[in-house]
Amino acid sequence: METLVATETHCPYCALQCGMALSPAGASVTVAPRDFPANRGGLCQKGWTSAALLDSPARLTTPLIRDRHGELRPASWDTALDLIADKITAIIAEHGPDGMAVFGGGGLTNEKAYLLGKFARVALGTSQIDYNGRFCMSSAAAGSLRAFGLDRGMPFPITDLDDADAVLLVGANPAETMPPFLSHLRKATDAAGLIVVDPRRTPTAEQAALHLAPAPGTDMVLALGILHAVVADGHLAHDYIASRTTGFDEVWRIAAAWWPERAERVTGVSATDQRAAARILARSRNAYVLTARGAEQHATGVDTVNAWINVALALGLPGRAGSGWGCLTGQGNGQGGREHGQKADQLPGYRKIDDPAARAHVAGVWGVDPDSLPGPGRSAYELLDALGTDGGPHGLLVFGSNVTVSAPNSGRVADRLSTLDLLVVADLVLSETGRAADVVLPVTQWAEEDGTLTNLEGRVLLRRKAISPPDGVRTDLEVISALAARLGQPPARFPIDAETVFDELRAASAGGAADYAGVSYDRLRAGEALYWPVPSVDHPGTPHMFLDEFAHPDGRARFVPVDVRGPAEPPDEEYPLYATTGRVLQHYQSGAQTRLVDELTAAVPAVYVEVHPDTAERAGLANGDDAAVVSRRGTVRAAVRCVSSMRPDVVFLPFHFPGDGRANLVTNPALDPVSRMPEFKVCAVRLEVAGT
Ligand SMILES: Nc1nc2c(c(=O)[nH]1)N[C@H]1C(S)=C(S)[C@@H](COP(=O)(O)OP(=O)(O)OC[C@H]3O[C@@H](n4cnc5c(=O)[nH]c(N)nc54)[C@H](O)[C@@H]3O)O[C@H]1N2
Ligand SMILES: Nc1nc2c(c(=O)[nH]1)N[C@H]1C(S)=C(S)[C@@H](COP(=O)(O)OP(=O)(O)OC[C@H]3O[C@@H](n4cnc5c(=O)[nH]c(N)nc54)[C@H](O)[C@@H]3O)O[C@H]1N2
Ligand code: SF4
Ligand SMILES: [Mo]
Repeated sequence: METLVATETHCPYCALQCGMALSPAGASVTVAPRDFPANRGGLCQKGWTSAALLDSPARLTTPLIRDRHGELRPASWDTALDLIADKITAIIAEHGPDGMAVFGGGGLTNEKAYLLGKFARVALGTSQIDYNGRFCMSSAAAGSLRAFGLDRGMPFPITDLDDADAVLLVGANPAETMPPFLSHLRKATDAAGLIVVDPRRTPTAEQAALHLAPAPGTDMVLALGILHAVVADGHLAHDYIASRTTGFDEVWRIAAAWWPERAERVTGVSATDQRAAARILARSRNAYVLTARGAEQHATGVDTVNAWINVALALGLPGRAGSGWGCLTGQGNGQGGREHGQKADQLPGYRKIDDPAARAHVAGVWGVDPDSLPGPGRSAYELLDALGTDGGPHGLLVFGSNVTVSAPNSGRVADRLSTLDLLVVADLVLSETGRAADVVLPVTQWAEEDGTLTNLEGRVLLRRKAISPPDGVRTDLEVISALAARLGQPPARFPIDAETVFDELRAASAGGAADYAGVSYDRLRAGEALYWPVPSVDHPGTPHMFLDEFAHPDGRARFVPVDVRGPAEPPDEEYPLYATTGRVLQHYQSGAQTRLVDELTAAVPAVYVEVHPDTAERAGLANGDDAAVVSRRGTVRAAVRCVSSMRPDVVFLPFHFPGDGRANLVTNPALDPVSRMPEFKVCAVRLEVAGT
């Protein structure tokens, strides 16, 4: 039912999940910011314009099926769903359950992520499910698990940062990726305590007292240099290390060899600045180390995260009130999306799929035999890479990701998608991946449905329905449920009501690391601030973790010894430059949504490459020229944007654009051995004048 009063909800985009109030306005809504701790009445340009897609003509309102001539044509829901179910049945008959694969997204609500994981394991019986969070949070999650025994992006409320005197931001550009977040860093900024580690002089770095600009992929060396300075300059937190950690000696054996002058030669960051960073953090009462994708999206991402956590531990920050370590989660439900079973190796509640007790618990909730649950499947890139190959999946269902644009080595990924017997994409708009699909299913969006998300601080939020969806679209839950029914599942096993699904998720997560048993829609409706774990309905939740002990059995945090490894593909004579990739303020991810919003495309219409003017000149290019950025895997065509603060050895490409402007045509799918994170943030390229 439509309401006349404003609906209090949250933004459809990033993990900050800014509070919004939506008032109905025709077929759309009017967006107003609301006072919520994460954003305090602020919104970024994407949030302000987010309603534009609700009544956009670009919106999908009917299923599409590819016809004999290769065109996508409107079809009825029954025709589309019957076709999908028939093809799935045929693929499984020929190749077995692992012949079908599922790819999910960290933007999906907890309910969707949960039901999708259950659908894959129970209705399809496949092990082949993973999601785009593998490209996002996986290195931070694995590093955090190793160090603390548990992964909650920020193990403290975001408002704790308000009292920080010093914050070390590593590979994060929140001035563009979460603008209202900067309000939490005001005290640190005013106290000359903001330190930013980024190869580029970003709008975030502009605000910092100290900007360290290492060559991409050399963070680990920088962290070792700073750790060395912490020890050598007498900043080590001896008592904390003795009482709350293990493993320092082994880490020091490695860091002892990385005195700042030596680290300077590898990273390009002066020894003086490394020592200054150590000093600023050590002198501050309340200090934090926060990492984001710049540090994490590497084939060495997990070790790099641990290298930065080691710095935080040496200073005695994690698990101390008013100080800490955290990572900035990315997607709207980047945190919850990794807890409820759409990851290849996980079951709901952050349980491991190869743990017999976890399997028994979840199978019990699902009413199936534990032995019927598949084991772990392939990680995201490995899954995409295996599509259509012998032993790989031949059918793929995509919910909430646009892999044609956002997966690394995207030329290869597009090629693999084209070999499938069945590609189904559920989306609100016709994404680039949707354009390659056999069947496209139109789904509702944020303001048209209820659901929960878990924001970057581990707080569970209720997104509420503010308006009715247009005719012809269904919710993801309805789509999953209808497919499950056609595959012979009892209807009650795949409910379509978000609250009902959530109640089942609570039971499935009960007793797990990410325990939601005590979170209810009623408590969320009443405005309770619930941070997981919330093991029972009378439990207040856990805003602060680790204050008494860490989650390892002995209660101590681990210094994890990490040895230096450079980028998988260092620059050489043929490909002399580092290419790195990332985000701009106006566009979101693959751009499938934001490229359809006029105000945002007017501001940033097309891909560009940031280059130092001298580097451009050496390649025969000037500002505005059409450049070819060439790697061993492909070529991106982009307009040159000369930026005098760029390192001369680095070029930067935003990844939000399609076609031959896809940054991922050049990126390297080298994977981290632990997290299976691809190396989005560094590969070797050369710059040329674009051919016509
Ligand atoms: N506008 C906008 N906001 C977003 C998103 C979006 O697409 N657009 N996406 C959301 C999501 S899912 C995510 S994951 C977050 C990501 O948020 P961020 O991590 O802040 O974003 P990125 O631009 O990917 O990377 C941050 C910085 O890492 C730097 N970097 C590159 N290589 C290295 C390196 O080797 N070391 C270090 N230290 N830094 C390096 C880049 O120059 C870049 O400025 O943003 C969220 N918010
Ligand atoms: N080169 C490079 N590549 C990167 C990165 C990088 O820094 N550099 N970052 C990586 C990171 S951190 C991330 S998170 C990924 C993100 O990249 P993608 O996974 O491609 O993310 P989106 O563009 O948000 O794609 C979401 C798609 O799902 C649709 N959608 C939105 N909400 C829903 C919903 O509720 N249900 C359904 N069914 N569909 C929905 C959107 O319209 C869109 O088409 O990109 C990764 N790729
Ligand atoms: S910062 Fe993130 S959550 Fe807030 S308005 Fe912008 S995109 Fe939305
Ligand atoms: Mo992300």
